[in-house]
Amino acid sequence: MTDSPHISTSQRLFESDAPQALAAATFLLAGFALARQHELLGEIEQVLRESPLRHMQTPGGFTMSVAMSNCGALGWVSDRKGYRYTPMDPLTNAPWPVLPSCMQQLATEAAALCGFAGFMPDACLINRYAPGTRMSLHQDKNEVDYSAPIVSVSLGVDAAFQLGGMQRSDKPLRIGLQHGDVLVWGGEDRLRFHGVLPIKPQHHPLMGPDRINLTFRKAG
Ligand code: MD6
Ligand code: FE
Repeated sequence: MTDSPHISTSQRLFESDAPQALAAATFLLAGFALARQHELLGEIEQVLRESPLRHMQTPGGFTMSVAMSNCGALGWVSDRKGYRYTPMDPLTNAPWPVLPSCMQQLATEAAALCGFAGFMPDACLINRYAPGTRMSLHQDKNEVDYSAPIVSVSLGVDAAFQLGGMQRSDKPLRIGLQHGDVLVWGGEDRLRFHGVLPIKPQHHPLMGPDRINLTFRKAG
Protein backbone atom coordinates (compact mmCIF):
# COMPACT_ATOMS: atom_id res chain seq x y z
CA MET A 1 0.00 0.00 0.00
CA THR A 2 1.21 3.48 -0.78
CA ASP A 3 -0.03 6.52 1.09
CA SER A 4 -0.79 8.54 -2.00
CA PRO A 5 -2.39 7.99 -5.40
CA HIS A 6 0.17 6.41 -7.66
CA ILE A 7 0.47 6.39 -11.42
CA SER A 8 3.33 4.04 -12.19
CA THR A 9 4.89 4.00 -15.61
CA SER A 10 4.80 0.19 -15.51
CA GLN A 11 1.03 0.44 -15.04
CA ARG A 12 0.51 2.64 -18.08
CA LEU A 13 -2.11 1.08 -20.27
CA PHE A 14 -0.62 2.41 -23.47
CA GLU A 15 2.03 4.71 -24.81
CA SER A 16 0.83 7.01 -27.51
CA ASP A 17 1.43 10.43 -28.95
CA ALA A 18 -1.65 11.67 -27.13
CA PRO A 19 -0.97 13.70 -24.00
CA GLN A 20 -2.26 12.04 -20.84
CA ALA A 21 -4.00 14.60 -18.60
CA LEU A 22 -2.84 14.41 -14.97
CA ALA A 23 -4.71 17.56 -13.94
CA ALA A 24 -6.62 20.33 -15.74
CA ALA A 25 -3.50 21.78 -17.41
CA THR A 26 -0.81 19.18 -16.61
CA PHE A 27 0.02 16.57 -19.21
CA LEU A 28 2.36 13.58 -19.52
CA LEU A 29 3.79 12.82 -22.95
CA ALA A 30 5.15 9.35 -22.25
CA GLY A 31 8.36 8.65 -24.16
CA PHE A 32 8.02 11.80 -26.27
CA ALA A 33 11.77 12.58 -26.15
CA LEU A 34 12.91 9.04 -27.01
CA ALA A 35 13.05 9.56 -30.77
CA ARG A 36 15.71 12.28 -30.32
CA GLN A 37 17.42 11.01 -27.18
CA HIS A 38 20.88 10.71 -28.71
CA GLU A 39 20.84 14.18 -30.28
CA LEU A 40 19.50 15.57 -27.01
CA LEU A 41 22.21 13.93 -24.90
CA GLY A 42 24.87 15.22 -27.30
CA GLU A 43 23.55 18.76 -26.96
CA ILE A 44 23.42 18.50 -23.16
CA GLU A 45 27.01 17.24 -23.07
CA GLN A 46 28.11 20.20 -25.19
CA VAL A 47 26.27 22.71 -22.97
CA LEU A 48 27.82 21.19 -19.82
CA ARG A 49 31.31 21.45 -21.28
CA GLU A 50 30.73 25.20 -21.53
CA SER A 51 28.80 25.74 -18.26
CA PRO A 52 29.48 22.78 -15.95
CA LEU A 53 27.06 21.32 -13.41
CA ARG A 54 27.58 22.77 -9.95
CA HIS A 55 25.98 22.62 -6.50
CA MET A 56 24.45 26.02 -5.78
CA GLN A 57 23.96 27.57 -2.35
CA THR A 58 20.46 28.18 -0.98
CA PRO A 59 19.64 31.63 0.42
CA GLY A 60 19.75 29.98 3.86
CA GLY A 61 23.35 28.86 3.29
CA PHE A 62 22.84 25.16 2.51
CA THR A 63 24.39 23.42 -0.49
CA MET A 64 21.81 22.00 -2.90
CA SER A 65 22.13 18.26 -3.47
CA VAL A 66 20.91 18.49 -7.07
CA ALA A 67 23.70 19.69 -9.41
CA MET A 68 22.58 22.39 -11.85
CA SER A 69 23.45 24.32 -14.95
CA ASN A 70 21.52 26.22 -17.62
CA CYS A 71 21.36 27.15 -21.25
CA GLY A 72 19.41 29.84 -23.05
CA ALA A 73 19.34 33.63 -22.70
CA LEU A 74 18.55 33.33 -18.98
CA GLY A 75 19.64 30.83 -16.35
CA TRP A 76 18.18 30.08 -12.92
CA VAL A 77 20.59 30.61 -10.03
CA SER A 78 20.48 30.39 -6.27
CA ASP A 79 22.92 31.89 -3.79
CA ARG A 80 22.90 33.77 -0.49
CA LYS A 81 21.12 36.65 -2.24
CA GLY A 82 18.16 34.50 -3.31
CA TYR A 83 16.67 32.73 -6.33
CA ARG A 84 16.61 34.54 -9.68
CA TYR A 85 17.37 34.39 -13.39
CA THR A 86 20.61 35.85 -14.72
CA PRO A 87 21.97 36.33 -18.26
CA MET A 88 25.49 35.38 -17.11
CA ASP A 89 26.80 32.17 -15.61
CA PRO A 90 28.33 33.24 -12.27
CA LEU A 91 30.78 30.32 -12.47
CA THR A 92 32.26 31.20 -15.87
CA ASN A 93 31.42 34.94 -15.91
CA ALA A 94 30.21 34.38 -19.48
CA PRO A 95 26.69 34.22 -20.94
CA TRP A 96 24.94 30.88 -20.50
CA PRO A 97 25.38 28.56 -23.51
CA VAL A 98 22.94 29.06 -26.36
CA LEU A 99 19.79 26.90 -26.18
CA PRO A 100 20.51 24.15 -28.73
CA SER A 101 17.96 23.68 -31.52
CA CYS A 102 16.94 20.07 -30.81
CA MET A 103 16.20 21.01 -27.20
CA GLN A 104 14.20 24.10 -28.18
CA GLN A 105 12.20 22.22 -30.83
CA LEU A 106 11.36 19.42 -28.40
CA ALA A 107 9.98 21.94 -25.90
CA THR A 108 8.01 23.91 -28.49
CA GLU A 109 6.48 20.75 -30.02
CA ALA A 110 5.59 19.22 -26.66
CA ALA A 111 3.90 22.43 -25.51
CA ALA A 112 1.92 22.71 -28.75
CA LEU A 113 0.63 19.12 -28.38
CA CYS A 114 -0.74 20.12 -24.98
CA GLY A 115 -2.50 23.27 -26.18
CA PHE A 116 0.28 25.82 -25.64
CA ALA A 117 1.01 26.92 -29.21
CA GLY A 118 3.97 29.25 -29.82
CA PHE A 119 5.89 28.39 -26.62
CA MET A 120 9.38 29.90 -27.01
CA PRO A 121 11.55 29.10 -24.00
CA ASP A 122 14.34 31.54 -23.11
CA ALA A 123 15.68 29.40 -20.26
CA CYS A 124 16.48 25.73 -19.78
CA LEU A 125 17.50 24.57 -16.31
CA ILE A 126 19.50 21.33 -16.26
CA ASN A 127 19.21 19.32 -13.04
CA ARG A 128 21.31 16.24 -12.29
CA TYR A 129 20.18 13.86 -9.55
CA ALA A 130 22.62 11.32 -8.15
CA PRO A 131 21.19 8.32 -6.27
CA GLY A 132 19.55 9.41 -3.00
CA THR A 133 19.04 12.98 -4.20
CA ARG A 134 15.63 14.61 -3.91
CA MET A 135 13.92 17.90 -4.65
CA SER A 136 11.61 19.03 -1.89
CA LEU A 137 8.16 20.43 -2.63
CA HIS A 138 8.36 23.88 -4.18
CA GLN A 139 6.57 26.27 -6.54
CA ASP A 140 8.23 27.72 -9.62
CA LYS A 141 7.60 31.42 -9.28
CA ASN A 142 10.76 33.25 -10.33
CA GLU A 143 9.44 33.66 -13.88
CA VAL A 144 7.98 36.99 -15.01
CA ASP A 145 5.00 35.63 -16.95
CA TYR A 146 2.97 32.73 -15.58
CA SER A 147 0.90 32.43 -18.77
CA ALA A 148 3.66 30.36 -20.43
CA PRO A 149 3.80 26.66 -19.56
CA ILE A 150 6.83 24.77 -18.25
CA VAL A 151 8.07 21.78 -20.24
CA SER A 152 10.01 19.20 -18.24
CA VAL A 153 12.04 16.36 -19.80
CA SER A 154 13.22 13.33 -17.81
CA LEU A 155 16.35 11.42 -18.83
CA GLY A 156 18.20 8.55 -17.19
CA VAL A 157 16.96 6.55 -14.23
CA ASP A 158 13.34 6.53 -13.04
CA ALA A 159 11.98 9.10 -10.63
CA ALA A 160 8.87 9.48 -8.52
CA PHE A 161 7.53 12.96 -9.17
CA GLN A 162 5.17 14.59 -6.70
CA LEU A 163 2.44 16.76 -8.18
CA GLY A 164 0.92 18.71 -5.33
CA GLY A 165 -1.78 21.33 -5.10
CA MET A 166 -1.74 25.08 -4.51
CA GLN A 167 -0.96 24.65 -0.80
CA ARG A 168 2.19 22.97 0.46
CA SER A 169 -0.02 20.85 2.71
CA ASP A 170 -2.11 19.44 -0.20
CA LYS A 171 -1.46 15.73 -0.62
CA PRO A 172 0.63 15.17 -3.75
CA LEU A 173 -0.14 12.76 -6.58
CA ARG A 174 2.84 10.50 -7.27
CA ILE A 175 3.82 10.13 -10.93
CA GLY A 176 6.47 7.70 -12.16
CA LEU A 177 8.76 9.38 -14.69
CA GLN A 178 11.02 7.41 -17.02
CA HIS A 179 13.76 8.20 -19.52
CA GLY A 180 12.22 10.13 -22.40
CA ASP A 181 9.05 11.25 -20.62
CA VAL A 182 7.94 14.86 -21.01
CA LEU A 183 5.65 16.74 -18.62
CA VAL A 184 3.92 19.92 -19.75
CA TRP A 185 2.11 22.14 -17.32
CA GLY A 186 0.72 25.60 -17.30
CA GLY A 187 -2.50 27.53 -16.99
CA GLU A 188 -4.28 27.00 -13.71
CA ASP A 189 -1.70 24.38 -12.63
CA ARG A 190 1.30 26.65 -13.17
CA LEU A 191 1.83 27.35 -9.45
CA ARG A 192 1.22 23.88 -8.08
CA PHE A 193 3.69 22.61 -5.52
CA HIS A 194 5.84 19.76 -6.84
CA GLY A 195 8.96 17.79 -6.04
CA VAL A 196 10.95 14.62 -6.63
CA LEU A 197 11.27 11.80 -4.08
CA PRO A 198 14.78 10.44 -3.36
CA ILE A 199 16.18 8.72 -6.47
CA LYS A 200 16.60 4.99 -5.87
CA PRO A 201 19.85 3.25 -6.83
CA GLN A 202 19.37 2.10 -10.45
CA HIS A 203 21.31 1.77 -13.67
CA HIS A 204 20.40 3.33 -16.98
CA PRO A 205 22.29 2.12 -20.08
CA LEU A 206 23.03 5.66 -21.31
CA MET A 207 23.12 7.61 -18.07
CA GLY A 208 24.45 5.19 -15.46
CA PRO A 209 23.10 5.92 -11.95
CA ASP A 210 21.93 9.46 -12.64
CA ARG A 211 18.77 11.27 -13.64
CA ILE A 212 18.82 14.46 -15.66
CA ASN A 213 15.82 16.73 -15.80
CA LEU A 214 15.48 19.63 -18.23
CA THR A 215 12.93 22.34 -17.48
CA PHE A 216 12.18 24.81 -20.24
CA ARG A 217 10.63 28.11 -19.28
CA LYS A 218 9.77 31.55 -20.52
CA ALA A 219 11.56 33.26 -17.69
CA GLY A 220 11.98 36.86 -18.81
C1 MD6 B 1 12.45 17.41 -11.74
N1 MD6 B 1 11.22 19.41 -11.84
O1 MD6 B 1 11.61 16.83 -12.41
C2 MD6 B 1 12.18 18.75 -11.10
N2 MD6 B 1 9.34 22.37 -12.13
O2 MD6 B 1 13.54 16.94 -11.53
C3 MD6 B 1 10.69 20.57 -11.49
O3 MD6 B 1 11.00 21.16 -10.49
C4 MD6 B 1 9.69 21.13 -12.36
O4 MD6 B 1 9.42 19.13 -13.62
C5 MD6 B 1 8.42 22.94 -12.87
C6 MD6 B 1 7.80 22.28 -13.89
C7 MD6 B 1 8.13 21.00 -14.16
C8 MD6 B 1 9.09 20.38 -13.39
FE1 FE C 1 10.04 23.10 -10.26
